[in-house]
Amino acid sequence: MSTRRRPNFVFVLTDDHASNAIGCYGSAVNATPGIDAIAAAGVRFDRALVENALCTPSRAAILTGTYSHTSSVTTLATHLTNDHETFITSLKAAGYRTAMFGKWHLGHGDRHDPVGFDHWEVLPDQGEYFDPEFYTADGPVRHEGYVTDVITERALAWMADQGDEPYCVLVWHKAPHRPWEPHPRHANLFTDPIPLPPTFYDDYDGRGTPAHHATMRIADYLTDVDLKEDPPAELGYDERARWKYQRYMQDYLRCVAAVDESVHALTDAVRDRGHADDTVTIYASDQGFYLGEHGWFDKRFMYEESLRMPLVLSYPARVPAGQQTAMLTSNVDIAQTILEFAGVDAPPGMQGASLVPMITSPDPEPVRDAHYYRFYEHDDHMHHVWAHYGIRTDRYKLIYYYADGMGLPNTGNMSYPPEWELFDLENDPHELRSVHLDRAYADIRDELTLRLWDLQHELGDTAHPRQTAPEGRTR
Ligand SMILES: [Ca+2]
Repeated sequence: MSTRRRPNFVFVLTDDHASNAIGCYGSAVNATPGIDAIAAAGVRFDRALVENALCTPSRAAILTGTYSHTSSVTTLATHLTNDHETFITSLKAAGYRTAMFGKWHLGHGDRHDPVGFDHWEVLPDQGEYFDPEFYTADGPVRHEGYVTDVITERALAWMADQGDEPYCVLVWHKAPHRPWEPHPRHANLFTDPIPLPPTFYDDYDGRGTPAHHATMRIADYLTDVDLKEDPPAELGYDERARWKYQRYMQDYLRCVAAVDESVHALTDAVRDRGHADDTVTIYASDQGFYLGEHGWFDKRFMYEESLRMPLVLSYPARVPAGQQTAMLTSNVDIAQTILEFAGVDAPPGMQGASLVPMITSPDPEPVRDAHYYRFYEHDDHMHHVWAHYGIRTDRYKLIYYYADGMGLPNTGNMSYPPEWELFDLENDPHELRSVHLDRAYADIRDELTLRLWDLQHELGDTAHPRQTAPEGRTR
């Protein structure tokens, strides 16, 4: 019998932080020593994929260990009801102290407020970057300061008050979400030209209608609020696009700099209390993000940049340091992983897999050979990404845009036939050429199509009932 104490959990989640802006994932644009230190002390997941690349659904998937069709949290307008079991309710029932600080974005009020927490302080919806208001069990409270700092300070104060009982604290930042408002202390960072990603000038040739139809292009769709100043009037189209990219990335990366400081402060506090070995420290983002790849900002698509979430974890007592794994993992796996580390049984309805064997065994096995994705918000008025679902294996990705028969408001209410895309990620890692109609891939395509339907059936998704994003609910 092990006499090891049950671990503490410090789980930092950010909003829209792309792997391409994290040092240990090979960032060409910034450094994140705080986050990198977690990976160095533990494991970096290189194919951690989300089942729905949008804030609210991904948060529900992380908490409940279920897919969007099971939690019924499919869009930004569908909130988590508090009758769901989560890894928090399981930890609390097992004697853990639990707390939540920061961005919840899963609804408010009697049916949606956080449950299973001894203490919670959450931002209303997206929250504000400066002097943010928080909802608490005792009503709203406003704190002066910068949101990333305030969330960190509130969490540190709660952690310092804990005794010998194990605890789990969620430090869920708003940053680096749009509109990317950094703290003034970081205003001098990233003033040198930031390199462009190789697909910045992508014209979407080789893909179906949806990539052409989306309105996420940096050159055309960043707003005055996003950019905070006007481009110089004399710039031509391409020069203006590069100017906007630079402006966007400066603020985005400055917001990330504050996040990395937060991670430093939290891991320092754990170490200073002598709890480093017995603490599971997790850093993740609710999904990936486009940092100019394909010319875009934002997320939503099943393409790699938004499908892939950064996920690093350390637990020195049990997880060997310095690991990287390219095995397929999902945001629905996080809940069961936490519960297994805590020695707590997962509720039977959870649909992921514990990743503990994968990262503690000398001879790890994959937990799945295919990942299921579904994005439900069809053609919202700000981003115009079509609803789609698909399957990703180690090498291939098959996507089905199920826009058949749907009215598309900005194209004269026309209906479109469904469209497919198939990518060979080994030969085409940037997903620039769909091979769905390529005869050489016919067998792969047919095999993956069947596997997609099977996976949908196994997971209990009843495929595509129409879902549209209500106006005004776009992020
Ligand atoms: Ca997000």
